[in-house]
Amino acid sequence: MPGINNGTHSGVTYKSAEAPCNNEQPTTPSITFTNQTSSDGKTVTVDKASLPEGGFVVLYTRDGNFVSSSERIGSGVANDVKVTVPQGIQGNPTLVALLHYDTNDDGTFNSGDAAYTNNGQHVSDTATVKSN
Ligand SMILES: [Ca+2]
Repeated sequence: MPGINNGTHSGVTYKSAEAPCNNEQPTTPSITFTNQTSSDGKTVTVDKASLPEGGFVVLYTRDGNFVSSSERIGSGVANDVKVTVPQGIQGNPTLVALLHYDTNDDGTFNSGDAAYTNNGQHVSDTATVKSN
């Protein structure tokens, strides 16, 4: 019977996190991060991240201390990027979201992964996250 076990349609899965959300290919990195309330006290949502070469959304405190990073994002525009804060969000912090490259292309955020810049400035946005 045609179509059975031909391997054409079965087992073909694509890692959605690696694929751009649409065909829009940004040439300029940008990020939109707005004030919000975390529904579970652990998840921070970044409204929009445009990563011409893919990479990560990384959260920092205003003092520049690392908080958490997103999963690897493919090149393109990603909407509603979720960043999990494993230790939980304490109080109502103001967080800075920064775009980073996956410089060493290992799929995880590490210290060598450079921050995106645009006109010499880090590509970042700041928002207050309430944790209820
Ligand atoms: Ca890396």
